[in-house]
Amino acid sequence: MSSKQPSTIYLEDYQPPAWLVTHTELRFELEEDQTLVRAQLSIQSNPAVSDRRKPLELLGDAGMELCRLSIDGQVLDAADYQREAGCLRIANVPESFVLECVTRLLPHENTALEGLYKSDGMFCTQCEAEGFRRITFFPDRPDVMSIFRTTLVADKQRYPVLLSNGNPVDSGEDDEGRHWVTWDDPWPKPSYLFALVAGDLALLEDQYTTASGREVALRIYAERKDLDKLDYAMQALKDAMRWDEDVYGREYDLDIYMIVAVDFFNMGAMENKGLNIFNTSCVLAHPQTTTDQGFQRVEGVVAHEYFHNWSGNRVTCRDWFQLSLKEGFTVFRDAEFSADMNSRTVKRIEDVTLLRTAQFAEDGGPMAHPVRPESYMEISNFYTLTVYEKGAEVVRMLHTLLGPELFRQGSDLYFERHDGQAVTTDDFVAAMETVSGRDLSQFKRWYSQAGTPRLQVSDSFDAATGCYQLKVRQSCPPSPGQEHKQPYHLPLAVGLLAEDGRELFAGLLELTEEEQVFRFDNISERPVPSLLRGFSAPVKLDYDYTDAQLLMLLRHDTDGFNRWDAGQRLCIRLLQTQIRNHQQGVALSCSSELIEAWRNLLQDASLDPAMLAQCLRLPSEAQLSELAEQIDVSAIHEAREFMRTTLAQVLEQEWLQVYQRCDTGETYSTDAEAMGRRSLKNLALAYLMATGREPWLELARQQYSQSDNMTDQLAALSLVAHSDFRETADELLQAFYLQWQHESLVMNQWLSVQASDPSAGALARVNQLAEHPIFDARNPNKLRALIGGFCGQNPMHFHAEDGSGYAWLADWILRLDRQNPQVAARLLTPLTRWKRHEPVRSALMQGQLQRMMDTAELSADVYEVVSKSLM
Ligand code: B3K
Ligand code: ZN
Repeated sequence: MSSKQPSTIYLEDYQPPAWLVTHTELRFELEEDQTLVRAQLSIQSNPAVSDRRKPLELLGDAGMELCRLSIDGQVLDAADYQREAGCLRIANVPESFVLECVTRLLPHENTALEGLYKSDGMFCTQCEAEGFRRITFFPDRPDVMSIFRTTLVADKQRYPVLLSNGNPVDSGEDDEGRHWVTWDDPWPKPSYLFALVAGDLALLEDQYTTASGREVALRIYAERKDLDKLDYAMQALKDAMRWDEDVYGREYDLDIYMIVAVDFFNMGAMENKGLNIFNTSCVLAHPQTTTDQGFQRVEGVVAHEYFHNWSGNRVTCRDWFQLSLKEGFTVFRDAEFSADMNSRTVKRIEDVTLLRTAQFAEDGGPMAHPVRPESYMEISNFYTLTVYEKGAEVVRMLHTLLGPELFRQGSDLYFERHDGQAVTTDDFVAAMETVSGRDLSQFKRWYSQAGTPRLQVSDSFDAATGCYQLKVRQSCPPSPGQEHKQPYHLPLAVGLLAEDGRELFAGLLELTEEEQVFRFDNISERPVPSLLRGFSAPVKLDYDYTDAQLLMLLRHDTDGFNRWDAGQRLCIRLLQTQIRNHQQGVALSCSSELIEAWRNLLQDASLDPAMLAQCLRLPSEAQLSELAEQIDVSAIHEAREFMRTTLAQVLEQEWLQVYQRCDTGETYSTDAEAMGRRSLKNLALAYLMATGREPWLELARQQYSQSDNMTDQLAALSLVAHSDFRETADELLQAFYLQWQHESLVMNQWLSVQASDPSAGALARVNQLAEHPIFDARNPNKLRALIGGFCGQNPMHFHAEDGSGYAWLADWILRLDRQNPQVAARLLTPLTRWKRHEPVRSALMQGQLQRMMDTAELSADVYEVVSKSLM
């Protein structure tokens, strides 16, 4: 049993801070074996809090060494303060004073990658959510906002570049080869937005003129060898700056905007004021080393972090329960940006697929929580798909309910009312209420209730009167701590189509009741309903479609998203039948209607390739698992593989024609059409390879060696590597390694491809890779590629019936937990789903969770996930 149980923090216990820090002056002496931090905090009691006699409480990591403490120049000795588990308490302080504090840090030993640490020889920081307390003692909570001035001192040769938030205001050097730079950030900010970087970095520089004529220097820093991979991020940044001016009326507010790429990073990127720090995987991009997906991720993340400057930095969160205030809104903003820059429908399909696959699974699992959680043990565990993606859906629903104009007025009012403040999701909704005059109190249940609502829709038609009725029932399953749910307020976008595809009606229905009937008059014939168009609410929708109706919608729906969705519904239904057949030992079959529908799609050269690729992709095993009543990994795999190979074999000629149609020989470009053609081409190649026939191996090999870009090269590699042609697989994997061994990000792909290889011996292969020189267990990207790749993308081996995959993951978690708890807790996710599996696997998974639970000294991160999973 774990020796210490972490405590739980509750939203309802929120108290405003008793002490404020108006100014923070920091001086960092960065050395190889230690860093000394001198912090001078101008502290005053909070006039808004009545109990003025409270002791001063500052947060500071238990492992941080405190060297000196003084108040208004008077040095305190040990009797003047108390230090206990993460807190420093000083009684009898004046109403306002300057506290000076010197701490000693060991960044080179910081493997948790929180606070100040070293990544490939450079110093960098990660302070969100609670990393600043690993740097100095501070009221490290987002509602304490302070003006920061930061001086960095370091060896000039090793660390020629010294960066922090704001604008550089002073610099100099001494005779011993050390130099210093002082940065001043005029905007008050919470400590989680503090950042510094010191290193030997190369720089791409550009310029941006804001709508009101302010000149902003744009600087993207990376290792010198990566200087040729920064252009795309720079363009994305400029596009995002323009878009935020055009769409939200928001301008940038400092003279410099900096992005720094680091290779050791726990997540994607961080929006520190004026100094974003990025995982290299979210900023470096070059056609030869980056896939189309990678390019789109760079564009999306660069925009996301930029948009935070308003939705997050200028207006921030009162407490961490409000995380979705900034994250949900910012994901919505970046999704709309990406939709405007590329194909809107494809972007929506991708986002909804992620939501349905992973967020719905989270909502149905032991860690389910509302968009605004009510309690947590470790806040790092709540940077979730629910807070981010479902949070974005909630903002999208407000946008849909109010319409674009009122929504924009609402966001203007929100920014105006709360500029410089730390606020709540209620404040956000209140601004929308003010501008629209609507009562959104019921709508706010989206923030407080967990779980994925279900809509059950039935209909009736009276041919004599022309009256069509839709009856909608909503419900939401129980989730941890929430047995009964109240009905939601949601927008249901609907179209009614005639048999021949003519649209008889299109509009928005609003649901507020548990059961509602909507009546449509003057309908000339029994319509086929196109429901939840554009996925207008994050729900599961049941309507008893016939196959013929779905095929009609797939052909004719005027809503692109629902066209795709009709095809998916049909595939899911057919796959579910085959899953049952497999379980009952009945021979598998593939419907001829589906085959004919696909043949039609494949032969229609007028269709947009990107959309076509989406339509012809079968729902993933992960999505089929989410939908299953009880997950049977092998039945799901076999049924899907059967359908995939059947569609491959029967339509072989069509796949080849599509491949040839898309293989235009054009030079590489990242525009949406070119990306769409590549995605369809590589899908066609995947189906051709699924026939198992030799000519297509040759085609893949040819594509591998002749392509001028990573998208095509990697697609070919992974198809060959996952095929039964083992000899060629080994040959290409080796060639790929030799070609790209010096490109760390490409090597992550190489690891993922092998980790997700479904052929026999997978566990032995990943064990071998873990010993490979390019693998580094301290680097989160490598861990995600290898461990995440195996446990998330290789279901048949992770879920091996002997439980070896589960034991392997648990071994890793226990090892990583001592090194990097955040990453350990994240990688643990697949085991948390144990209750959803059939009894044999379920028991094995539970056994590994119990084994972890029985281990002494789990981090709060892993303890929270394991203990809640076992409840
Ligand atoms: N705000 C950061 C996430 C920080 C995660 C801390 N564990 C990145 C983002 O959402 O933009
Ligand atoms: Zn964010």
